[in-house]
Amino acid sequence: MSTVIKNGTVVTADLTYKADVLVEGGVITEIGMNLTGDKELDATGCFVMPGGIDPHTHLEMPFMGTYSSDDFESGTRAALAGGTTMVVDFALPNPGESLLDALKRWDNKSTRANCDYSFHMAVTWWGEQVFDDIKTVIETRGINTFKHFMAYKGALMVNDDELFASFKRLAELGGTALVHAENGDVVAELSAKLLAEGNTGPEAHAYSRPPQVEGEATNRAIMIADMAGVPLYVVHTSCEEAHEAIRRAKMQGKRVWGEPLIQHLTLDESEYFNQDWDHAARRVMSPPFRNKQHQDSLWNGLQSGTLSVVATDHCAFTSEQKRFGVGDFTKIPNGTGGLEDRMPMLWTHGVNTGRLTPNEFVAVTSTNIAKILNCYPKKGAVLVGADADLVVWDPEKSKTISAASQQSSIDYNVFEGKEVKGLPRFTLTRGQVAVHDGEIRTQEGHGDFVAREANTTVNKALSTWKELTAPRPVERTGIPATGV
Ligand code: DUC
Ligand code: ZN
Ligand code: ZN
Ligand code: ZN
Repeated sequence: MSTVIKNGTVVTADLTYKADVLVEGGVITEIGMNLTGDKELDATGCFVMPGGIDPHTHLEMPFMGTYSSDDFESGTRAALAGGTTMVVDFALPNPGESLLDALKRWDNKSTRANCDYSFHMAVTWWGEQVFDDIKTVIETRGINTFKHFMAYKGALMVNDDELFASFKRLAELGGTALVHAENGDVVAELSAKLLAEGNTGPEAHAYSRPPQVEGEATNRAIMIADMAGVPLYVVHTSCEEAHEAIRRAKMQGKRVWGEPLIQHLTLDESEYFNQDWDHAARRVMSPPFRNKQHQDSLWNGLQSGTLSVVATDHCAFTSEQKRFGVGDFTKIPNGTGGLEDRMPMLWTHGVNTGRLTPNEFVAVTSTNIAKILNCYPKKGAVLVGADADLVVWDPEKSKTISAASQQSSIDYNVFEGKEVKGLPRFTLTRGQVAVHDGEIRTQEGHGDFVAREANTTVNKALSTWKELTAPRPVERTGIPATGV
């Protein structure tokens, strides 16, 4: 059975043109004019784009004494509703646990996915077992991205010696290092001080993680990655200090990418102040929301290309779960949702405002990350042979975001009441229509794991500066005798 998407305008990261798109067996088989198929989808007035890829989700994740509320079923249903056709989730080993055992848990959870998915492997501790497992994970499990937490001291955090060891191992094997870049030692101390002074409310979460904490860790990770020779992807870049470090690294020819979240691009720190407890706590995430200057910096980065990908860090907790932190902000589970709203919010605040072209929208929601993950052009492309993960995007369709009509399992939405213009008419996952005009037709278990091979990119600025760090022959005379 073939499906033809008729009368739309194809928009990719670099081209815009009128064409029909024919899909058969889950892949794109032809792109051209006047195509026919067994079934027709009308794309008149719409853009036909690669489905979104959200490379940063935490579905059913054990965290801060509970589990994030959206699982692979509700999370991928929300994704498809908003035009996202692939998610990448983080598999987290417990301390001392082998990476492969952790992956088994993620394999079990992900059987319910409605759309394709992949995993990043987290390195939450260091030892010989992890050293060995990294090789097995890259070579046999199709995972080439490894996340390191520089925060969450006493839980997920790894120290600099562990970072360096892991980065070197990844460089050797064709892995890419990911970092959650916040200085965990400083956060721990600031948090304790705030609590001791009686600052127990959710706004103290923001005080405990100022932009310097993120800027310092981002810069440190960049320098360590440079010494290890590993490409580096910085997740949830939220402030100018972190963006500045990434910008500088890029100008030096380093393979470093930054990932702002749709939440940081569109919501600011006023969400924490003079708000009722629930409102503020529902928006507690790390890093916290920043002021408007930081937002400007992130938008500028997307426009200029110094920031590469827009993600969500979708990690949804119910109001009841957030209330674990009444009386102690450090116990509020960190995380916000966004999977369903990322594409419409970015279109509304990026494309409709003139900050991004439709092609740039495709680049930052899909194509760039497909290349970084090493699954392009299977994903992130409208090309013959690519997976038919497509969104037929109606730029005139609008709605008001509301928890009452969302797919996520939680009882609120951080974008509640926001108007969006630009929504999917159809979302296709490997050729199957999962969403038609807001009507959800997802199929639990349809999603396949996307394996990604080791990459050949290294992080080497091929400049004379780099040479200076290599040992050079020294011929020295006049060495003083050691005195006794
Ligand atoms: N930040 C969050 O807010 N939630 C999940 C993990 C993280 O780093
Ligand atoms: Zn993080
Ligand atoms: Zn995260
Ligand atoms: Zn219709």
